[in-house]
Order: sequence, then structure tokens, then C-alpha cells
Amino acid sequence: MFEHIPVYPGDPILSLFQDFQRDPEARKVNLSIGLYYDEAGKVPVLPSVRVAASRLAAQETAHTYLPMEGSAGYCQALQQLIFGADSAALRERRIATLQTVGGSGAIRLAAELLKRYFPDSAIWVSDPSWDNHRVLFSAAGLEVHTYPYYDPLTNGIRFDEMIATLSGLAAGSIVLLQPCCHNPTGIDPSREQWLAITELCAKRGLIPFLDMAYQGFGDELADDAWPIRAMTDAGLSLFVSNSFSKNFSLYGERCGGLSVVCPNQNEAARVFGQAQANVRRMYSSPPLYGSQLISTVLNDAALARQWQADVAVMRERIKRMRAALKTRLDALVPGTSFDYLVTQRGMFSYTGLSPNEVGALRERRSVYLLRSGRACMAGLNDANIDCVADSIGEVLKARINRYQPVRRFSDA
Ligand code: KET
Repeated sequence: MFEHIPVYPGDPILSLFQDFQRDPEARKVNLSIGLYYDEAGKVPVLPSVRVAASRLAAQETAHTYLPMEGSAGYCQALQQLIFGADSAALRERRIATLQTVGGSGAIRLAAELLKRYFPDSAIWVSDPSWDNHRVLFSAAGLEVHTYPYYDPLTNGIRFDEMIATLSGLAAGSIVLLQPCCHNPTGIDPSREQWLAITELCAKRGLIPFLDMAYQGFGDELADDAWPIRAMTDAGLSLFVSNSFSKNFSLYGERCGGLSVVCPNQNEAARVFGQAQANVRRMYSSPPLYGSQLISTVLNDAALARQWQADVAVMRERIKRMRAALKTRLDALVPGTSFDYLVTQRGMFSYTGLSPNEVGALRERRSVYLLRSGRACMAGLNDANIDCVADSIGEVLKARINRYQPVRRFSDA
């Protein structure tokens, strides 16, 4: 009966993570999926979240249904965190926000709305982008294209080409951007560049879609949300998806949000209503527990401060690991620049390692990176960093010995 169903080849990120979990090697290192591990190699329960969990346990609240749009306390706190407590758009009640099933659920929900109400609009994502962007948008029937983004030679953005491509798009085209800690490259536009993108979107009537999964991992929380605030303050209408998976270390609780910034309160109510209807026909309502944890933390001034400190600990540890890996590789492979490790921001570094080299790291040392060469810096710690540096050094020296040009690391 089911022979006509094609075999699923697996997901490039989730399937690799499963392979890692099955690997019996004791010294294995996971630099594949975007998971933050602490210095002890554990996915932490944040101190702020631990307090919230014990408060919730003491209260013993019923496991009732949330409404379609999720918890009101969660959505309000989310809005302030992203748009700022003093946001004019928030005061004017023109931001429609729903709690979603992770950041992925926010993107899929938005994609459904976009396909239904902007049926002729295609979406443009950076080259490269998170693999699942394409999957989520095309599953809703949207055409997905790419705009130039990463430049391996300079480890920067091909900004002029990016702007040229976006300038040529039809009005109503959707442009997916990541406000901070770009996945997979770790390279973000400067503030000046963000202002140019904002102006272009306004002038050409493009629909910005900002996907933020790493708020607080690049810089302070407000700084990482700055591009969203700048676009909102400039009067644009835009979509914002966000994930709390990483910055609350609540991956499996599936906590995210979709916010649509609208021209006025009336339109925000329409968007909100149709988003509710969409939720009802897809999964009815979002899960409860994670939203209770997050709203307990964010709606208590002392716990919220603790959480900001928790995020700062994660951010600073990642930065320390980036610098430590650079120091080791500088010594192991002299003449090659590893500056990219410290200039890229957030969880990921785009190493420029080839799929073959990534395969060699996995086979010889059980060090797991994505095939694209993306490495999650938050998987490094003082106990595994020498092994990771040695193994990367080994494949790079083998490459140099084969007289192959060193892609991305050339001092040209
Ligand atoms: N947006 C981006 C840019 C992103 O990197 C992720 C997750 C998400 C959205 C989804 O968030 P969630 O709340 O988990 O639904 N990225 C990591 C995990 C994954 O691939 O699912 C990753 O790239 O490793």
C-alpha cells in the first residue's frame, strides 16, 4: 500500500545529530546542531529557569489548554524583549504576536499566511541560509530564491551584489533576513548596512521577514534586536519569527513567537485573527509548560535580570572558545588566517572545510560538523578543544601538502 511513498533521505541537521547520539566513541564532540553545551559538556538548565520551574511545581497549576495564540503573559513579555518596552508600534497596538511551536513553527505559520494573502509573492533567502528556511517556506507553497550574501574570500558580505539583487525584486517580494548571529555564516550586516536594507525595502515595497533564533548570543539582548527595532521605527510592515530554544536552553519545550508589525491596529487585529484560525487548523494551540517557564522569568524583574546574566554567561563562553580555538590553530597551521573564528558571531563558524574534510573529522576523531563546514562553537570546552584543534589542523595540513589552494584561509 505504501510502496509509492519515496524514502526520506533524512534531514542534514537532525539526522546528523541522531548519528552523533548513536556514536559509541566516548570522546566524540558535537559541533553539528545548534545546541549550547556548558563547560562540563552538558546542555544546561539555566539558573533563572530552575527557579521558575520550582515556583511552577509549588503552584501545581492545571494542565489546561492555552488559547490558539498562546499565553498572553508570554506574548507581552516577548514583544517587549524584541521591540523594546518603549516601542511606539507596541503602544499603538499594531503588532500581532502569537506564541508558536518553536521558531520553526513561527516560520511555518507565517509562510501559510503569506501564501494565502500574498499568493504571487516569492521569498528570497540569503546564500547560504539555514537549510530549513527553504524547506519550511516551500512546504507552504512559496517559491524560494536566494540573494548573494556570504563572501568566502573576504569572510564578509557581498553587500553590493545583495543590494543589487534586492533592488531588482518585484514589489511584494518577501526578503528573509537574520537580525543577529547569522546561521550558518556568523556574519551580520553592520548598522549602516541595515539602514540601507531598510531604506531599500521601504522604497521597493518589499516585505521584510526577520528570523531571530540567537538573541543575546552576539551582543546584549537589545543590541541583537536592533535591526528589528530600526525597521519597525522606520514605519515598515514586517514579519518577525523568534525562537527561545537557545537563549532559554528550552529546545524541546518548543517556545517561539510570530510577530507581525502592521500599519495600524485594525490591520493587526485582522492578521492576528487569521493567524489564530491558521493555528486552529494546523495544531489548535501551542504547548503550555515552556511558555509558563518563560513568562515566569520575564515577568519577574529579579528573575529577568538573572536570565540576562545567564545569557551573558553563554555568550561569553562561546567567545572564549572561539578565541581559544583560534590560538591553537594559529600555532598548528602557521601562515593561515583563523581570524574568522573571532569575527564571526553567535553559535556558528563557517570553517570552509570541504565535505570530504568534514567526513574525515568524523571518521578519525568523531568530531561532528555539518557537511557545509558549519561548526557550532558552543560545543567546544576546555576538555575537547585540543582534540578539535588537532583534528582540524590535521586536515588543513593535509590539504596544504596536496598543494591545493587554501579556500577561505588564504592570506590574499
Ligand atoms: N531560525 C534559525 C535561524 C535557526 O537556526 C533555527 C534552529 C530556528 C529558526 C528554529 O528554532 P526552533 O525554535 O528550534 O524551532 N536552528 C538549529 C536547530 C535546527 O536545525 O533545528 C540549527 O541550525 O542547528
